[in-house]
Amino acid sequence: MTIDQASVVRALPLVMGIVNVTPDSFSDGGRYLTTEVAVAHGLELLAEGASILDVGGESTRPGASLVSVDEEIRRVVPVIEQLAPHGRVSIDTRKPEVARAAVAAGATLINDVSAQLWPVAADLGVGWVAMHMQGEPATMQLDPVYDDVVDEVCAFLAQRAGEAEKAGVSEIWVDPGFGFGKTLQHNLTLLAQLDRVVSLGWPVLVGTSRKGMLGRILADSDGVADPVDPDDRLAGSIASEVWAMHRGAAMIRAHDVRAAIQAAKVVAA
Ligand code: HH2
Repeated sequence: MTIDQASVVRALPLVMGIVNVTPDSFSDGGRYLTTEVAVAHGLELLAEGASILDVGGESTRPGASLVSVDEEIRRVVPVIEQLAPHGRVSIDTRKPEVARAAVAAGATLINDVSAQLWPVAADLGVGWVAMHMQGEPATMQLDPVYDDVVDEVCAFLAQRAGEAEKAGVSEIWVDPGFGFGKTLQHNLTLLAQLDRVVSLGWPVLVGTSRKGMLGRILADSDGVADPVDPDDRLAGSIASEVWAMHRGAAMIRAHDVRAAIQAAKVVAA
């Protein structure tokens, strides 16, 4: 199914700025670990034009260490308390206790890579992002297998979003989950056919920012073994984000907010 191109160029895609309060995130781990530095970073992203800040206290990259509920709350709650008066905040978590503490601190969207927390969103009256992931972060990249990745991701997202709708969640986003239990080919197929995810009817969030798939494409094209460094993936991030916006993504989750917003403005124009 194709999308209505006119509606794509009329709407300016939103940009969600990433605030990782973690020691081990794949691209910026340890850079914003104290409350003070994380808040300053979030304010900077708001000044750059982010529509929402996605605060996370646990990395989901393969091999990241597990974080206890208490530690995750300790990392994110003070940051959310200080950012929420300045702009909209989402909480990037898989844990219901952390989601509840974050909403009490001022978050109004639960960004849920496990796609299991819709009852919490319904209970608290906040928005919810359902992201697709095959397996668990620790092992998801070992051998991801699909018969048809687009069919399976679409069926999963439609089922979860439908459950959330029935439970009374009034703001629902769906996200194909780039890099979450997917090979490079799976990611590229999903990106190429993103209009099929868009045609499910829920607004689509896309997160390709600085991801390994970009590092892999660039390394392969140069014939080098190691993926290009995360700090050298800005152009690749923007290219994939522009593609996603043109295919109908309504929001882009980005580390490099200013560049993503400039790209969104040009796409919208
Ligand atoms: N990707 C990451 C984390 N959360 N949430 C959604 N909805 N979609 C994504 O693609 C997504 C996400 C991974 O990126 P990052 O937060 O930069 O890394 P880490 O998990 O290592 O903290």
